[in-house]
Amino acid sequence: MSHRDVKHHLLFEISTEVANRVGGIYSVIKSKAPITTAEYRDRYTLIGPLNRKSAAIEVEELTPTDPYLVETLRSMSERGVQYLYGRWLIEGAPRVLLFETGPAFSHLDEWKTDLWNVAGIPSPVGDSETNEAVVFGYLVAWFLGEFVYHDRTRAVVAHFHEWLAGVALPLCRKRRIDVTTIFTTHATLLGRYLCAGSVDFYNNLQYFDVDAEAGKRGIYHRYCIERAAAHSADVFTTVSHITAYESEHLLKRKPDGVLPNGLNVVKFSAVHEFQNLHAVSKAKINDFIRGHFYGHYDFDLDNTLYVFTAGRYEYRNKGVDMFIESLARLNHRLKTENSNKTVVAFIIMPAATHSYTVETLKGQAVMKALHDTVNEIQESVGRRLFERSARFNEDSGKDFSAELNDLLTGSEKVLLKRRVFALKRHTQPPIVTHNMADDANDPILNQIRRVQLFNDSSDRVKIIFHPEFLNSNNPILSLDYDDFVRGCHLGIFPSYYEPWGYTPAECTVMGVPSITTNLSGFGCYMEELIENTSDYGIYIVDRRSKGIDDSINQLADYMFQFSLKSRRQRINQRNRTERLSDLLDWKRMGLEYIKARQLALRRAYSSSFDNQEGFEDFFDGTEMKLSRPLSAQASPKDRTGMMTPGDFGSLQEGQEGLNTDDYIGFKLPEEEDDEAYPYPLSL
Ligand code: G6P
Ligand code: 1S3
Repeated sequence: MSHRDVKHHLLFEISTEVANRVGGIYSVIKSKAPITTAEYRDRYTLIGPLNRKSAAIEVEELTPTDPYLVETLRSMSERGVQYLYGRWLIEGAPRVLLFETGPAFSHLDEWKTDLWNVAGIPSPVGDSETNEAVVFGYLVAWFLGEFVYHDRTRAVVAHFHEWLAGVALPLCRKRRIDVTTIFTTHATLLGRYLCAGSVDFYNNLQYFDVDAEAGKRGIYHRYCIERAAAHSADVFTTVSHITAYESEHLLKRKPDGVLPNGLNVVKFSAVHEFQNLHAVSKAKINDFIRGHFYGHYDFDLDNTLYVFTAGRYEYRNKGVDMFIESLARLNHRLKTENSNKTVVAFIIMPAATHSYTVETLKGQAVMKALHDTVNEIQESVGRRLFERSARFNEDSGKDFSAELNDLLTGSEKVLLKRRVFALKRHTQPPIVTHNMADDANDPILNQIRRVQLFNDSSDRVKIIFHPEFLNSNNPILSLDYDDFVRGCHLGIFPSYYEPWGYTPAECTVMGVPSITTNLSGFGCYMEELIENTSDYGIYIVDRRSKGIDDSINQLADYMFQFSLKSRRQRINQRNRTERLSDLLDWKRMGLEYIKARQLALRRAYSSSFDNQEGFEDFFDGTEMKLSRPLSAQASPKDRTGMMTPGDFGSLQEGQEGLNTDDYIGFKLPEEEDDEAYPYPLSL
């Protein structure tokens, strides 16, 4: 590598989710943008494929000013490449460069042949997602190659997220493009596929014949891209120790470190503001519940708990199977113990649907009509009451109480009766709010049918499946996701496959307790950091050493114990949960990204580190100290000297990857003896 200015290096972060919401990576790069732009300012650019629909809303076009960027883009556009350069309209307003892949498809065959020739990666016809990844990867490699040809002075870090953005990595390596690269995997392809089937994944990780397994699932070519990306990067990272362990076995490279996901933590000036927000949002959920259960609204909302699960519809991976089964057990227990509590469990997972059901819309309509009528009557009754009270004369000999008897007029009584009659219904309150495209084969509905949780009056646990992400513009349950979470009492995410898991982390920063598992990156992280996580509203189901039946019982028990809490106890617990939010702030988590970039720079431009005055060097012994979170009590494990989460198995110069011993919080007994390593690192 050449000698370049590492102090003023540039950062390109490459992902298919730049200004385009698909899943968790969008949350990562979007929430991280404020701290990254604060660090890099205009030296930071995100690169992604252009999705015109989302870019039209999220990106404001700008004219590039950096002379090397101008030169590179001019040269590319002369050869037919189309792009949008602009400002992503999010906090931090980072610069984005979005390539239009469509026009470049004319090169598809040529590039596929090249990919096979230079990296031995096959790309069969008919896989449009892979074709997109190939075209995008070649455009990115083209861009980076041209850019460093024009800019000969500054070092460049190119950070790629996930296999879909990974094709450029082997190309950078083969073409010896003068950049240093980082690859972060947020899940492995095989991990996701294997877990979705009925495989004892974690006990067999080291035994899978990866090529054969990928082949059986028709994803061998995708797997090749992912594995090539992991091996070609200067620095390879993932989002948690559990996924580091998985990557080591499935991708055959030990990650150099872990870059956990953070959040942009919003602190209110009034400490209890988030408690008030809970009450406001809960009132909106209450309104929805009255409508949804019309005609069967026979439970007390003051003694009702709202629990929910949410996320990508991956039935087994996200633990929905386990969630529903434990709800059935909870229902049984609440009934046998004559509990006065009702638990309403929401499942928010997008599936193919054809609009809301008539029943769902009708429920909200009849309740609204009743509400409007009561409001009108309330006004005229108020007027009458005022008049009668003002004009009442004690000397008249009349009884004042009698004056209050006929405050409702006959027509008002009739109107009210009509509204009440409209609330009659002879069917059970629905489970699902939408018409499902495939109702009969939907795994969630089938499991609900199997455990017979049909929202019967006698059931203490009711279920509502909302197969669409929430939005405040929806005609029913009109709340944005964050507001909905705030209004609930408990988030439940019993995932089997969860590299990190934003959902429970989001609950935590909003002060909402949650249940997760010790198979999720987030769960392991919290378990490692906090002595009694449940005291702080983080319940962790053991899905690692317990059998499935015991795990389900543990989950049901957590929910039951939660139902026994008084309001005062819930309020106290929410306060403690919210205090953990500093642990998840990007201000803390982002340090691992800084370390990864420094390691990448060191590996690629080691000679450039001489005489770099003023360069804040992590590997020079100048530890960047983080103040302890405000809630010192809330992170009770004594980890003196441990500064950031990655320090469990940290990114260190000269270290060729995490040691298996570094997978704190995730180690199987048979894993202790790591003789099988090193693996052949061939592509
Ligand atoms: C917040 C509000 C309180 C309200 C409470 C309800 O703490 O500030 O005014 O009473 O929420 O809590 P609950 O757990 O019963 O929904
Ligand atoms: C992945 O998204 P997912 O929900 O498919 O990436 C997320 C961001 O790193 C991570 O939080 C999640 O566990 C992964 O599964």
